[in-house]
Amino acid sequence: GYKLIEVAQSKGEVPESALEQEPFFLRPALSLKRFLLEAERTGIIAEFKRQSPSKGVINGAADVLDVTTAYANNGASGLSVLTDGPSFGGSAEDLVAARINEVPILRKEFIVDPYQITEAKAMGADVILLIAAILTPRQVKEYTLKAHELGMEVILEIHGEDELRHINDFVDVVGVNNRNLKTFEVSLETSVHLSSLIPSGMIKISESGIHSIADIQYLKRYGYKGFLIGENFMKQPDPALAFMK
Ligand code: IGP
Repeated sequence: GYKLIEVAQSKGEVPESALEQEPFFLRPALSLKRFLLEAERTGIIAEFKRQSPSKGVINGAADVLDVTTAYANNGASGLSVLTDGPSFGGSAEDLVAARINEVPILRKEFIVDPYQITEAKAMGADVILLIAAILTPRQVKEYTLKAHELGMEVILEIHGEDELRHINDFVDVVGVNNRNLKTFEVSLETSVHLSSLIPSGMIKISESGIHSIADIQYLKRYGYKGFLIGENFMKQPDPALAFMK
C-alpha cells in the first residue's frame, strides 16, 4: 500500500487516479468532531513528532506504532502524525503505521496543493490541517470542500486576529496555534485572546505549548474542546508512558 505514497510524496509524480487505488482511499474516515465531544475521552490530540525546526531532535528513538497505540488506548481523542520529512523527520509511512488505531488521525503537513489532500486520504488520514498563514481564504474554502468530498474533516489553524477572515462555515474545527511559526514564540494567551473572537458555534482546539493538566483546565475555561500536544509527550524517554501520567 504505502510505497506508492512515499514515491508520490518525494516526487509528486504519481497521478491522483493512482492514489485513488490505494487501499485506504476507500476506508470511511472517523470524525474528529465526534471524538472531541465524547465525554469519556480527554480531548487531547496527541502528536507523534521526532524533531522540529524550533527544538531540533526531540526523540530519535521513539517507535511510531508503540507510541500512537499507547496514546489511542489511553484516551486520546485523536492522533496527529507529522508527514513532513525535511523539517520534522516524518513520513507517509509513519501515518500508515499509526493507522492501526481506531481514532481519528490528523495528517500534520504544510498543505499548499489540493494534490496533498488526495494523498492524505490515500495514507489513511481522517483530518487535514489548513494553515491560514500560508493560504488565502479562498484556498481554505476550496481545500475544505475537497477534503469533505473525500470524507475527511478540516482543522483551520490560525494564530492572529488577521487570520479570523479565513474562517468559513465549512471548516470543522478552528485550531489556535499558540506558537508563532515565524518567531517560534509560544504563549497560551494567544488562545485566550482569540477565544472570544472565533464565531461561537465553532469547535475550538488549542495547539502547542501545552504542558500540564492545569494548562488544559485553563484553556477549557475559554471554551476549548481539544488540546494538541506534541513536544511535552515526545521529549520523555518513553512518550507512551508520558501520556498515561
Ligand atoms: C504541537 P507542541 O508544542 O505540543 O509540540 O505543539 C503542535 O501544535 C505543533 O506541532 C504544530 C505544528 C503546526 C507543527 C502546530 N501547528 C503546523 C507543524 C506545522
